[in-house]
Amino acid sequence: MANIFDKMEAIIPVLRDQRESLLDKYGNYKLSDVTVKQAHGGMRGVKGMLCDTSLVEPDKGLIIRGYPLLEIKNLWPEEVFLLLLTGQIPDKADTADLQMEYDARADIPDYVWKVLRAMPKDSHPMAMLDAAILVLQHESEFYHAYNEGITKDEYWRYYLSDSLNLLAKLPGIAAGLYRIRFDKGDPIPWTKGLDWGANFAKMLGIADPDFTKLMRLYLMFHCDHEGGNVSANTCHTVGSALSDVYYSVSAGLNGLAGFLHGMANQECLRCILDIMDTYDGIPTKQQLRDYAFDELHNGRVIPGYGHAVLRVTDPRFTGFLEFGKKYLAEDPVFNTVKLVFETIPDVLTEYSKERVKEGKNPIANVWPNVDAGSGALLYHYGLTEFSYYTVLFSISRAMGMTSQLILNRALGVPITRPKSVGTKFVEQNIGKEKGSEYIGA
Ligand code: NMX
Ligand code: MLT
Repeated sequence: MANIFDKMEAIIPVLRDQRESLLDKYGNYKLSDVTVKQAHGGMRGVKGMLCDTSLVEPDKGLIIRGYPLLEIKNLWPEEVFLLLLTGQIPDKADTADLQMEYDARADIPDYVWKVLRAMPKDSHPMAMLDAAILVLQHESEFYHAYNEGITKDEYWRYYLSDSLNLLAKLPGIAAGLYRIRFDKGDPIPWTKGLDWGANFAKMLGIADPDFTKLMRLYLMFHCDHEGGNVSANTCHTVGSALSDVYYSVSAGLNGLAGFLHGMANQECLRCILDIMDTYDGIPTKQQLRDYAFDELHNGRVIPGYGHAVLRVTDPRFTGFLEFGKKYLAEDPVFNTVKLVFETIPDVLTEYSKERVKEGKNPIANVWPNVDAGSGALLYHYGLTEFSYYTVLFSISRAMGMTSQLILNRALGVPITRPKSVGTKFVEQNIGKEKGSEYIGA
């Protein structure tokens, strides 16, 4: 059995050699061109960073270390963390070893609860989660080791240790803040010997064994989505300045709290419940179309639909739909989600044509993303406080963010600093200099 530190000790020299020869061989080749529209438009489609933990293919969705998500959907969260980090599906001993690391690191300092209890009673759960992670920065081993003068080669060890500490504590913090924020009683402590997902379910105080299965699936599905999404990209940038794991992950999660990113999951359920409220239960397809067009014509987005990279139904949505069909087929909220899935892509296609006629951008992807269905499953098991849903997304995504951070420190990835240009630069230079030609509409 290899301890994760020993395992990384063996892997990292190989990764360093690979990166060195990659840069030797391809370092001066072009990866991407950037148009002025892309520079304005969130760098969409610009290949501008290296990330090996996972890949998002527009026509396939999430691929983790070469495995399409739905082929490895039965992996538990701790297994997927090891896969993200090492590139290998762990064996039982490796997984048990990580679980023991978590058992040893899961205690949450009392000052975290004091801070959470001192926050305004109606604080958003994401603000509470981020506050808890930021105060935990007090524990950062990297921060102290850096001040003592460690070498660059050793950074990854401290990032790994900080990551393990954070990942071990996150389920307890997230579950505890749920109980404090929604008056469910005192936080429930971590149970040694129980896996990450089951521990989280238990600490929330929801005892149904099917909910435990859902938590393992949920925490696995949200783990990573390559390097360019808002949270991972933010975490990458902040970490590149050698901000420790706590600062970096907290920054990334502040991005996840955006309505167009992870906060879309709370908005989805809000929207589904509003539809059911408006039509007194599951609507007809026509009522759903009317509701959706009304929202769109009033300038609102349909949460849970569309994606910056994907051009097909998100396999994470498909996986949740399969879970729902198996465990809660009769649930009215879940059935409304299914009806929305059967109706909204056509509505968005028609609306997109309307937009184009008005000279606006088309909607690039009319299919559901990860957030379209997950809330209905949580709601079914009694997790009805939907402002909490992005917290669940967060504890899972922390695995992707931390594995990217550890690998970046191991590979000595430099500080992020793209060049910006101003309006005058574009007006005076673009189209006139070689390499800045018009490429067509
Ligand atoms: N409903 C209404 N309009 C939409 C939608 C939607 N679901 N998706 C895209 N559009 C609009 C978009 O607002 C943009 O309008 P404008 O040019 O007037 O600003 C236009 O269509 C073109 O956008 P796209 O190129 O299709 O999408 P983009 O890559 O810019 O944005 C999202 C991707 C995910 C931000 C966008 O599809 C969206 O806002 N979806 C709803 C929110 C959501 O579900 N977010 C969760 C994403 C997954 N996650 O967990 O992070
Ligand atoms: C994610 O999981 O991060 C979202 O699908 C957004 C993205 O990939 O841009």
